[in-house]
Amino acid sequence: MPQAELVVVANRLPVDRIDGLDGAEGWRRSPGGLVTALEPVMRGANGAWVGWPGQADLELEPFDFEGTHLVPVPLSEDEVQLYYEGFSNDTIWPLYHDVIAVPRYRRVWWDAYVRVNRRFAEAAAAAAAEGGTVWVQDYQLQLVPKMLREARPDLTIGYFHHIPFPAYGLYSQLPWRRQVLEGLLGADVIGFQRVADAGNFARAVRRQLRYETKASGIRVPLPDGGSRVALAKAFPISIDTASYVELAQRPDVKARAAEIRESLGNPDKILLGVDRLDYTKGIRHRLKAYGELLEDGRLSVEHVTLVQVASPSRERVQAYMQLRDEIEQMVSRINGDRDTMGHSAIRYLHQGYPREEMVALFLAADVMLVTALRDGMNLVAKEYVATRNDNRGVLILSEFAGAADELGSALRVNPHDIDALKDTIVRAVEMPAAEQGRRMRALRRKVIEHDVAAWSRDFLDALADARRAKENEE
Ligand code: GDG
Repeated sequence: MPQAELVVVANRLPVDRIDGLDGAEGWRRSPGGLVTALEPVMRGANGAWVGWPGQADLELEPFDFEGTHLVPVPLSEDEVQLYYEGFSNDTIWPLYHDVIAVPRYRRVWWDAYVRVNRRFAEAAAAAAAEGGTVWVQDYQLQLVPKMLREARPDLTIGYFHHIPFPAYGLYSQLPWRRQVLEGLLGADVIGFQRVADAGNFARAVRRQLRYETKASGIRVPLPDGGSRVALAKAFPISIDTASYVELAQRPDVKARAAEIRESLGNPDKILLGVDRLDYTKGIRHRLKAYGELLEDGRLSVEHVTLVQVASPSRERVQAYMQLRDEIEQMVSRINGDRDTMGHSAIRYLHQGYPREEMVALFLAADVMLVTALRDGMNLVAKEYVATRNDNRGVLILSEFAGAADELGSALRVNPHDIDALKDTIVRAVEMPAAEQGRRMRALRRKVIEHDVAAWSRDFLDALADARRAKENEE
């Protein structure tokens, strides 16, 4: 097996299986910023990607795909339930998103999480060249950095956390809080979305492990009595901005945007929400505010329509089934109360769409609603902005999304404050073109300057610095 200078470890491989075919021809690159950003880096560095192929009980040999060596990690049906749906998505996800839903702490889930993390660590250890670099992605794999360091002390290890890291008062609920912190501290660089997340992490380390922290550095004691410094710092993720700008310029995509407007009955204003159907995204708060505005008569279905794309997500997890029922009940109540023969209050779509269609929707939307109750970053906010080549449109952005740190020219909102959310929606609907332009230009500057390539460069540079520091010590 070839040894890779750079190994990415993520829960999922960057490919989706196409039904009915076998082997390398049976795969398609999955859409997504991380994959796009890392592709050139992976090619250049003779890179490998370690991850689950996305189907339970699928055992595959490593294979090459578009310049990257892919190393599949198998998961049994049981492990998908315990490690992925259980510990990752029903313990860590709700706990790290400020307990919006109640986290469930189950010891069998934790046992599976440890077991599966070890399998990923072993696969990464086998794939990496002597003195190479491994970059671990996200909350499903928090124990991998430590396991990997123990197996391969020669490696430089990075970890990026895509979701929030909660305040210590919440984090301390986790029965395995020490093991998770120690797991993460196996990395040389631990990246977070926001400065506040890195701060919460450092505080948990101080309180729980009593390690010393200074600026972004955390002094981690070594068994021989010495110590090393791990860096815990914000590296806000971004999108492949250029590809969104280009898609939004394509004549067929623009024509589709016009067609969407037309088929909604040419409303004066289209409001849009695009989210995975997840309780962190504040979809219910958004519907509540919008429904009240229609009820108060401050908005009318003759003039505005809300399009809500809620793409199916984690459908076997109880909390998600319940959320879907609640949202669908709200939507049908509002539509039942407010629709006319010619106009609908909400066009609700529980479906996933190709990227072209998403961009057409962004182009058709006058107001984009991002009302997350807690969100690591929220890429949808950045994607909307990237597509607005005409500098028109209004972004309403929750202050609880990581994107709020960079996108200061959006209309900021606290989604729990329904009255404020209502006022903000009305302000967005009525915003004069000149103000839209001023704000949108500033927003666009941010996502054009700081795209996902800049993000991965910054992170990999920090890892390269860590490696040099290590070599100097030796
Ligand atoms: C996690 C963190 C952080 C959605 N529906 C469709 C579709 N999407 C695309 C969006 C966007 C992506 O999925 C969702 O990214 P978000 O950032 O909005 O949210 P999460 O999925 O929760 O992502 C988040 C992110 O990781 C990265 O670090 O920002 O905070 O929670 O790109 O456009 N894409 C297509 N069809 C759909 O129906 N094609």
